[in-house]
Amino acid sequence: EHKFWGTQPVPQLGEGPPVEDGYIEPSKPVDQVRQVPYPLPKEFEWAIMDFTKPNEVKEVYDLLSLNYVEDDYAAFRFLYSAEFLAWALTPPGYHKEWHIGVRVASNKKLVAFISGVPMLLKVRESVIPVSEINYLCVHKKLRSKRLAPVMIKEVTRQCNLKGIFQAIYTAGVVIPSPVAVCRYYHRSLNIPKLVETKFTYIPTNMTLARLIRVNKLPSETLLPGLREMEEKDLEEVAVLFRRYIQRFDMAPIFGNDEIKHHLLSGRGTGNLGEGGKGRRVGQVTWCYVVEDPTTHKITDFFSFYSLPSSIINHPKHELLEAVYLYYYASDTAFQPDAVATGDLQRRVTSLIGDALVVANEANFDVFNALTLMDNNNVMQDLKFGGGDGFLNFYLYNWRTAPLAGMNGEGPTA
Ligand code: YNC
Ligand code: MG
Repeated sequence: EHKFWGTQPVPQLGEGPPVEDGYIEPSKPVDQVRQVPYPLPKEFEWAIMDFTKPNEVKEVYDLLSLNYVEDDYAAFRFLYSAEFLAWALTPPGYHKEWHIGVRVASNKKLVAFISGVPMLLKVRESVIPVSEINYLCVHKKLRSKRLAPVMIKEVTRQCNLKGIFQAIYTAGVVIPSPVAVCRYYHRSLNIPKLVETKFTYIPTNMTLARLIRVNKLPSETLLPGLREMEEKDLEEVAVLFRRYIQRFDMAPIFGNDEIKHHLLSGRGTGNLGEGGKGRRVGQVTWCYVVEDPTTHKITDFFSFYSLPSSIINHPKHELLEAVYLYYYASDTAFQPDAVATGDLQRRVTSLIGDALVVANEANFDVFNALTLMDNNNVMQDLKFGGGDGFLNFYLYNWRTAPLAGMNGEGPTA
C-alpha cells in the first residue's frame, strides 16, 4: 500500500495503541549517520536555501505560490507571503541545513522544497527535541515521480546530523499514522465576498442581508484592558503561556526567546494602517494582551496570523484573506473549578470574541481555527461553522496512543 511509509519508523495503519510511549528506532551517534546526500535523478541537484537572503526567500515563495496545498476542489491555494515564510523558518536555533531545495541542474530553477525547524515538544510524560517539518512541495509538473520520499529522507538525514531523531508534522492527507485529527472551523467576517467566492453559501431560509446581520461584529473590543502586546509584556506572557499550555497532552515548550519570535517578531513595521487596511507593512502576526486595569497584571493574551489563499480562476476576487487563531492563554484556567463552572469557557469566548473584532477591523475575510486547545467549547457561541478540511497530526519515530480531541471532542494541543 504505502511503498515509502511502510519502510519508515512510524506506527503502521491498523497497529494497536502501544504499551508504552517511546521511540521506534534508537538514535545513532552522529558519525554513524549517512554523511552524503541521497542521490537525486541526474537532472536535479540539492540546494540549501538561505532565508537571510530575500531573493532566495522569494524563490521559495514563487514555488509555493503556484504549487502548494489546494482544497479538494482546486478552488483555493494557500499563499504564504515571503514575510511569513522568513518568519516561520527562522526561529531561535534554526538550522539553514534544514531548508532544503531541489533545483534543475541545467538552469538552477527551484522545483521542490522541504523544511524543518527545531522545537522542544511535550508528548504526554515525555519531552522530546523534535524537528517540525513543513512546506513540502514538488512542482506540479514533477508530481508522482517519487521525489517526495527522497526529500523526506534527505531532511531526516540533515536532522539526524544535528542529533534530532523525532519530528512532528501535519498534513491534509492520511498516511501512517495520525496521532490526532483536527477539523477546520471558519467564522465569516466579509460575508458578501465569501458568498461571491463560494467559500460560504447562503443557507436555505436565509437571505444575504440576514446572514450579514446575524454575523455582525462590534467595531470595538469588549474586554477591559485589551491592548496590543509589547516587548515589556514578554516575561509575563511567557510565564502565563507555559503554564496554560501544560494542560494539554501535546504541546510545545518555548523559552522566552522563542515566545518573542512567535508572538512579536512577525508584527511588521511602521504604524497600523501603513500596510493598508488597518495593518502594518509586512504584518504576519497579531498579538493582544489583557492588562488588568487595577492590578496591571497580564491575565490573558491571544494571537492570530495572516495566511491568505489564492482564489483560483475567479473573475472578480484573487485573494481570500484569512487569519488563523494561533497561541492564546488565560489565567482563568488556573482557578480550581474553571472548567466545571464554565468560567474558562466564558473567558475564552470573550477573548476569542475580541480576536474576531480585531481581525474584522483589519479587514480580513474569514477567521479560521482548529478543534484543539480550548477552542471546541467556544466556537459555537462565536458563530464558527465546521469546514470540510481536516488536519492530521503526525509524529516521526515516536509511539504514543492517539491523543484526545480526535475529531474535536476535547483538548489536544
Ligand atoms: C505528505 N503531505 O503517501 P507512499 S504537508 C508525507 N506528507 O508515499 P511522490 C506524503 N508524505 O504512500 P508527489 C505527503 N504527500 O507510497 C504524499 N506523500 O508510502 C507520500 N502537493 O511521493 C505518499 N504539500 O513524490 C507516497 O508524490 C509518496 O509528487 C509519493 O509529491 C508529494 O509539508 C507532494 O500538499 C506532497 O507538492 C510533495 O503532491 C506533492 O505527489 C505536492 O510520488 C501540494 O509521498 C503541496 C502539499 C504537503 C504539505 C507538509 C508536511 C510534510 C511532512 C513530510 C514527512 C516528514 C517526516 C519527518 C522527517 C524528519 C524526521 C526527523 C528527524
Ligand atoms: Mg514526484
